[in-house]
Amino acid sequence: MPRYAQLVMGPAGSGKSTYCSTLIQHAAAINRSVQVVNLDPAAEHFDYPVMADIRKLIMADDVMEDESVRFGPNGGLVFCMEYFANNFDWLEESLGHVEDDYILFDCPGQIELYTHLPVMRQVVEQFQQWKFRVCGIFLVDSQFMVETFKFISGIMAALSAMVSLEIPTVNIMTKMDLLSPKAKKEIEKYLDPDMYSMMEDNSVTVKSNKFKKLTKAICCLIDDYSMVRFLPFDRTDEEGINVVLQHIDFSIQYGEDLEFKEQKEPDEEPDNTYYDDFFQDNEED
Ligand SMILES: Nc1nc2c(ncn2[C@@H]2O[C@H](COP(=O)(O)OP(=O)(O)OP(=O)(O)O)[C@@H](O)[C@H]2O)c(=O)[nH]1
Ligand SMILES: [Mg+2]
Repeated sequence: MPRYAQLVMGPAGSGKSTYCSTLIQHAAAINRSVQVVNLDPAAEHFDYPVMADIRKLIMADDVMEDESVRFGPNGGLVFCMEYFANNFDWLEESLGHVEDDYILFDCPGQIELYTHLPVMRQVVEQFQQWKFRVCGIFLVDSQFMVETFKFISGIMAALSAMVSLEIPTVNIMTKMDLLSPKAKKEIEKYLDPDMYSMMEDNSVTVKSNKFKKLTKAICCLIDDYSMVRFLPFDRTDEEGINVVLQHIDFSIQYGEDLEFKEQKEPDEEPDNTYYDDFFQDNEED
């Protein structure tokens, strides 16, 4: 029987730990067994119960205080993750050998871990050896996505994580509850983006012709290959959380080996009517 993992990634403060604790509460409410492992050696606060905590293996503060290495916060965190990658047996012991378990891994917020450093890929490969089906969850704060060029940077960050990890990835815009009704309406075009028209709308803001061409080429590529799409995540909306979970389950085929499952059959396409309603509600506001 396979095991299932969500690798919860994204920039600093994007809402990874909050996503994990929200999902844990949601899972408990629908009677589903989901656990969390903290993989952030610099974590100071989270409010979910942990199955394992990387800080038991190594802590970023200890590394920074160590006179022999003298790392700052960023180098210290990378050092911790590399140390972790050399000590996977610690995690293997902490996880045990439970078949069919479903674990969220709350990762650090340092973006270079997902763009060009090899360590997260090593983590993914190790998980796959332990028979986990791994889904990448890439979170971006919706507050930073309501302008075209911020949106393009968010997409590029998500895309580099997708390219470097080569796992099914679900991209999520967090903190939707913080958006004003006007911003919610505006964000509609970023959830299911038409990159061509977005580029047209904003071509005046790029002054250099060279960059205009480059940005246009990137937008076309993203649009032509339907590379990145975002799901909205509002931690106060149970129905929306359920839809996000369905998308993730679908991407890792969760439940196909279970004999009985009360929730919606995962081999059905995720239900997108929620998003149609979401857009409609905003139009009515
Ligand atoms: N209103 C609201 N606040 C949120 C939401 N998600 C996160 N926050 C707040 O945003 C801040 C950062 O959230 P975290 O969950 O710690 O973010 P993180 O990505 O784990 O941060 P790092 O681990 O430091 O990279 C906290 O103050 C959260 O309370 C959300 O969906 N809605
Ligand atoms: Mg966190």
